[in-house]
Amino acid sequence: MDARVPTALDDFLFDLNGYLILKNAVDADLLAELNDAFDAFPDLQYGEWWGNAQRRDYNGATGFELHNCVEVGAPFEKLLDHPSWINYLRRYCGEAESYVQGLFVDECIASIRRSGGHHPVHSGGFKAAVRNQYAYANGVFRCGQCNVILAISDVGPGDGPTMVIPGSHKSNFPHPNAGDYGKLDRMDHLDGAVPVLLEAGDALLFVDGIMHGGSSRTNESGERRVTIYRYGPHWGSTRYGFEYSEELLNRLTPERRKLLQPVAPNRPR
Ligand SMILES: O=C(O)CCC(=O)C(=O)O
Repeated sequence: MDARVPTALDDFLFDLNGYLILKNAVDADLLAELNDAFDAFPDLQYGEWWGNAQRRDYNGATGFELHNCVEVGAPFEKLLDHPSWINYLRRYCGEAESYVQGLFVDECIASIRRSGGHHPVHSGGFKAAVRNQYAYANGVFRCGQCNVILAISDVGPGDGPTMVIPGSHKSNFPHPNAGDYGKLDRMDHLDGAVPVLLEAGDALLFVDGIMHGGSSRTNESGERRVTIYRYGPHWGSTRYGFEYSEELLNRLTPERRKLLQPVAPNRPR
């Protein structure tokens, strides 16, 4: 597969809205491998480790979230530098044309959400942390964290699609009805929020500084399966102290290894 390169229209829409939908990002073979891998997850309790991956749901409503999922199998490794999106991340949050050019994957999660689950609304341009800010200046993007949510199952109405408030990565005001400032933590009926419907294999790429969250899964049966990979500048660090294992780093291609360990540790012999 030829690596996709952001077009002028992609840049325009990413700047305007704060997100892009990459249709058919992953082919049927890799999707099948990922689904098989999800089927094989053990029944982990919150906090339980599986090798160097840990179930660490973001909160009580988000469902099963396996952090460091790149540790648990080859299909997850293939997502790191996937040709459908890697050039977008290099351009938008890879400190392009600077002395610290390069990316770091600071979190990667396999997420399963069942009926009733949701991810509360968060983020937005107002008082945004530098870590997840949107920025473009002097002809280059200087975003902090950008995320790729890949649909492993179809995510249609009622399946708990991710919701975004287009343009909110640049907002100068808090949303009066949302999150810390307002009453609603579910995104379902939040003014300005739109659901991002995806077919299995499609990916949502967004700057973390946009207001976003996961709408309520209202369908009674089945589950929403997605992966969430967070990219940022190569000097970044993980939020929860996860580390990538030597076993993993040693089996990766140099390109993939660099995404998990952009700068090798410098220690005395
Ligand atoms: O689960 C979702 O749809 C949204 C996830 C999310 O908000 C996040 O990972 O920051």
